[in-house]
Amino acid sequence: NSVVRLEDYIPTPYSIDHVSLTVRLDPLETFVTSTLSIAPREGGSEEAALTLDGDDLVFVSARLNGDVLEDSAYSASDEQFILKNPPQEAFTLELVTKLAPQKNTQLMGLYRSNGAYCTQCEAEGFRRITYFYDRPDVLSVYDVRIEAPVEVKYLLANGNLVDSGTMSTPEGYPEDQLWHYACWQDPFPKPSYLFALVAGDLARVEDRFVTRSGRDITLHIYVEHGKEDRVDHAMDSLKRSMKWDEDVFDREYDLDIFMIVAVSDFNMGAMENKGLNVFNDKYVLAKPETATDTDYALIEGVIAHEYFHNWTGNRITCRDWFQLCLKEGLTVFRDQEFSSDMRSRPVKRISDVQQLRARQFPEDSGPLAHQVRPEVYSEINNFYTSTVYEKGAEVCRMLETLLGKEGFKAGLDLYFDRFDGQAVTIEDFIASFEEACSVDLSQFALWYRQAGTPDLVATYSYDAAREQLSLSIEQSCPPTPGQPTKKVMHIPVRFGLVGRDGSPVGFTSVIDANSGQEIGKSDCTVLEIRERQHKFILTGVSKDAIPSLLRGFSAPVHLRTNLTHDDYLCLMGHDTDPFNRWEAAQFILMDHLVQQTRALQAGANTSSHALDDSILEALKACLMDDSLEHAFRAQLLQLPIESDVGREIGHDVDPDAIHRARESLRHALSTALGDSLIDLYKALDDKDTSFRSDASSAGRRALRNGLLDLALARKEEAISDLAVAHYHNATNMTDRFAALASLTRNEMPAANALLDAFHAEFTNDALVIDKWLSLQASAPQEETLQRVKDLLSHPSFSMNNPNRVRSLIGAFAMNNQVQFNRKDGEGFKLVADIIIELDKSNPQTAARLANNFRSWKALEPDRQGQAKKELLRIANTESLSKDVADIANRCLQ
Ligand code: BAL
Ligand code: ZN
Repeated sequence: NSVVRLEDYIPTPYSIDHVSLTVRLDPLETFVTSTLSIAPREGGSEEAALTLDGDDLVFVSARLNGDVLEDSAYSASDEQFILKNPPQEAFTLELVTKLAPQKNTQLMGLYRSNGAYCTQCEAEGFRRITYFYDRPDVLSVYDVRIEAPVEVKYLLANGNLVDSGTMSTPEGYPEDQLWHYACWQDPFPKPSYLFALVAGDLARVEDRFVTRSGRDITLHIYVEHGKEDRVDHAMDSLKRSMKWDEDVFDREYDLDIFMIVAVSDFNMGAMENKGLNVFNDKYVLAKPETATDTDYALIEGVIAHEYFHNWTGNRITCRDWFQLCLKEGLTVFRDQEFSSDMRSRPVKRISDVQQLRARQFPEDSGPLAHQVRPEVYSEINNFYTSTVYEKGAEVCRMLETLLGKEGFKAGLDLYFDRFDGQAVTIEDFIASFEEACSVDLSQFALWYRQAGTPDLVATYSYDAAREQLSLSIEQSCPPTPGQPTKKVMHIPVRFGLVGRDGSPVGFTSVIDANSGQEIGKSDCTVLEIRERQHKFILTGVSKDAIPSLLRGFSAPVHLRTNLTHDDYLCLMGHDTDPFNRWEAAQFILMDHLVQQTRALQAGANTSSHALDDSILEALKACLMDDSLEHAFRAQLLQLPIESDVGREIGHDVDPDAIHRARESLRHALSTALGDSLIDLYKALDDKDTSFRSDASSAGRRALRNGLLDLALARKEEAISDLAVAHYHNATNMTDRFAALASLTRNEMPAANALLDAFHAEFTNDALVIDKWLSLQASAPQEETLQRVKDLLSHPSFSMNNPNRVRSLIGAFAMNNQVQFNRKDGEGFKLVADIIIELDKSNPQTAARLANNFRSWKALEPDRQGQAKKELLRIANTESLSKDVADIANRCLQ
């Protein structure tokens, strides 16, 4: 398999400064005429052939400076166009290709979704439309003319609309068929991956935004007919995003119009094409009866993310695909900050760290581990990963922690000023901060180059006589594929001291014991760990105190400490950092789950390891503490998820034992907290049936639903009845689905009838049916395997729609640790069968599913054997795509 290496980067010998595209739309015979203004680059290799990328293209014709090319002057295949002896001065090349969007099942390039035409070009989809230098460092100005029958009502492309009207019917079409056209100009040079075209009979919702310099921007959201009533939240999120980027980062929108189109067939979540974002409808459509609070929050975050790309990604883009984190990590950081400002910052941080641990940490600790800025790939689509996105965002957050808010803003301002309109690298990004803040970030830059989650071991001791607290932090980073040894990293550890009575404790100075230098005074909040073993002394500590470390999860590391159980209980009850209050509870619960799982694996019964009363008291105190936000209290109720427990154990993992341990802990907590759960649940019913989607209302619902779920762990009929009533009385999808999910996951007999009723009520609402599919696939019971197999032939399921596949099979593989990892191997076999089948039509989505095998090496030997068998079966499948082969082979290495 051919691979691409960062070290081999060279610019193209020619630039393409202008692209003029005419696209005549037809489901089976779309003609694309692309006229390219090309010039040799200064310093480019003289008289080099011009080799343009193609993928699955049907070549029609070529002209050079207006003249038809002789056959001997070029070669054209489905994968390449080569102009053998290009002129050594500026010239135009006209290329015509023919496409069949209706037959494009890969959903890359130009395809059809519910009758509308749409495109997806990132990373390498433009080459499925026309021959081009399909790489991010070739920036061109685009003019696009779209032609179609008038039934194809809206004709959209990037930029500003400059002309539209009716046209004569093209040859070959019925004379009475009326045609029209639209011409778009995008003045901002862009790489081909940001090209977009959408055309179809859609519904349009209109609004406007006035920028801070007084420019009036037209906002359009296009959806399928009948869904116009689900757009308000997306439109409101868009306007808030536009305002926030002006207020916080001084970034103003630059075109006259901003468009969002929601389509129902989409491989990704959404796409930031210049001025014309295309979205998976899941991240646009919401109304209270069909979308949950989680959906509302996700829509807000994804709308913001795509909008923010206009500066971080579009105005400044990546030199090559190795630099993907340059735009993605930074843009995730920006959308996380936006959501923190719109909602509760601590609650958002906890939820982001939960995601990071659930998705990125397993990737970083298994065979698919890779650097935030990878150095080699065989299929770039497989690097749209949690490491590039979420760990990439953590690296930006660490920069902000190290440089302070002002320093970070200064670095970013310099980056925007210096590189606007260019395609750049991580080195350019880092250099902006180094220059703006006069710091050396060479050691910090290892975060981009070294894979793996660093381990920190912190040991503290208090010397009452000297009034000193000493803290020693040792760092290491486990080996990852291709990186057996690691260099010492630069890690920011935010910290504070908490007295044993719960009060904050001060200090007078911080000494770096390795160098003997004083590095901070009483206002120091961040320790910069730069040595393998780095020791600090805090002086003037007047009483014994507990160090609260890694506040706000200031670095994406795995931390162990010599803090005692009682120390963690104290932090849980009193830390001024809300994240560390939650983290302390998680630490205690995780410790219990790990011990309990080990005992079960060794043959003990489920009640072998009782939960300490002090933990129960501490949890109850937090739960009942009205000074804490509802959403935060709901997060405290969530036990560590099963895959996190598996990762913590690390090897010889038995998912059945983990599940039993976790269920037993839920039961114990539910029993011990007793009536207080239901009392609080009832007290939180505000009887107000009008729906508000704000964070505070959502928090109240989250806590109420969490309490009901935990109460159901006791599996009592009376509580089941309460949950059934909760379902029937619900006036919004959040409450209704929460009741259904709790009854299903807790295996209550009432669940089945409600699942049927739910399906009957929402049969025609695909996004709601996705929830129904995914809930059933996530249920841990033995029968789930057969149920998932049955659902594959259910009329509500379709293998052609990525959302349906992710909801059923993705949820089974990702959220159902017990059934996916079945000891008999049947879970692996089911997922492998689907991967092999789906690979024939949509390799990208198939490869995403294959990622779920990433933790197989940590399983106990029997399950490892079963997983390996299926991975080998996938890898040995004939005509396997590059996408799936890459994942299967890396998993097996
Ligand atoms: N650029 C791909 C979709 C996204 O990250 O916004
Ligand atoms: Zn993005």
